[in-house]
Amino acid sequence: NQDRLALPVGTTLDRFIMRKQEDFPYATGELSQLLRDIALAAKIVNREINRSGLIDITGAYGQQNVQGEEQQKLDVIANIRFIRALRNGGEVCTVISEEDEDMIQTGKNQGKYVVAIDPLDGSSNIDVNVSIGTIFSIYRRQSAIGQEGTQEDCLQKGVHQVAAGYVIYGSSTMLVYTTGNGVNGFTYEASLGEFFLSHPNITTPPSGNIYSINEGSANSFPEGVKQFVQYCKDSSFSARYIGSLVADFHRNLLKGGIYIYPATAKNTNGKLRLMYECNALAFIVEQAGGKASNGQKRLMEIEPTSLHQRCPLYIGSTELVDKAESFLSPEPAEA
Ligand code: P6P
Repeated sequence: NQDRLALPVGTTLDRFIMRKQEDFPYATGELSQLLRDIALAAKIVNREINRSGLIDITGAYGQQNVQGEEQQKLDVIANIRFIRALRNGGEVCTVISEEDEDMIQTGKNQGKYVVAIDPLDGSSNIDVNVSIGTIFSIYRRQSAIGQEGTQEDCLQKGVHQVAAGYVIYGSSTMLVYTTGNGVNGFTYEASLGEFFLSHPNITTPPSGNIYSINEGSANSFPEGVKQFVQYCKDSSFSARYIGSLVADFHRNLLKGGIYIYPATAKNTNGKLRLMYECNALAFIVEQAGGKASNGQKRLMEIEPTSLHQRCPLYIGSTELVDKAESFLSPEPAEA
C-alpha cells in the first residue's frame, strides 16, 4: 500500500534500499549490495575531496588520461576507490571508466552486473572549489556468468540500464539515483557517515527558464542551437553554466531548465560521453519526467559502438528539450 512505499524523509539509504528490495519479490539482493558499494566509495571520495586542499593531493597528477586530459590526482584516487569498492563488493564482473581506456575486469566473474562510471567528472573544477560529481550506470551482463564480462556487456543501449545515479560533492554531498521506479535523493551527514533520504520522488518541472550552455563556443554552434539560444534570450531566461555537468544537471533537475552540450568546432560530436555521462543522466531525467536527446533522437536509444564515444546532449525539462529540437529539425517545409 502507498504509505508503506512512502518512506519518510530521514530514512537512511540502507533502510531505503532494503525496503525497496522488498518490493521486488524475486530480488536476490545483489543490486542492493551494489548500490551500497557505490555509496561506500562515495563516502570515501567525499572525504578525500574535502581534505584535498590540505594534504596536497590537488593539482595535476602529471599524467594524461585516455581523453588526453590532464589527470588530476583526485581523478586517480576516485577511480581507484570506486573500482576497488566494486571489485570487493563482488557483484560486478566488469567496469568501464572515463579514466581507463579498456574494460576493467574485476576478477569476480560470478558478478551479474557491469558498471559504467565517470568517477570524478569536472575534475578541472576541483582546485577552484566548484562542485564536482560521480556519474554511474548499472547494466545486467548479457554474457554467461562465470567468465569475464565482454565488450557487448559494456556497450548496451541506455534503455537497458537497471540503475543509474550521480553523487554531487557540493555545498552538501548528495547521492541521487533511480532503479527505474522514480528518482530519490539522499544527503550525506559526514559526522554520522550516513546518507539520509532528503529528496523523495524527485520530479523535474515540465518547463523552466534556465538554459545551460557554454556560449563561448556559440560561433560554432549548429544553426538551430543558435536560434534556440536566441529564443532563450528573447524569453528572458536565466543563463546558468557552472561548467560541471553534475552541478548544472542537478540544479536544472530540481528547478527546471535545459542543459545543452552540442556539437561544436572543437567537439564535432559533442564533448560528453555516452556510456558514463549521458546515459545515466538520461535515465534519471526520464524517471523524473524530463527528456534527454542527442538533438535528433531519444538519447537512451543510441546504439553504442565504442566505450568512450561522445554524443551531443540536450537534457532537462521536456518542453524545453522539445523546443530546442524544434529549432534543430524544423518542420518539413509544406509540400
Ligand atoms: P566546457 C567538465 O570538464 C565537463 O566534462 C563537464 O563536467 C562540463 O559540463 C563540461 O565538461 C564543460 O565543458 O567545454 O564548457 O568547458
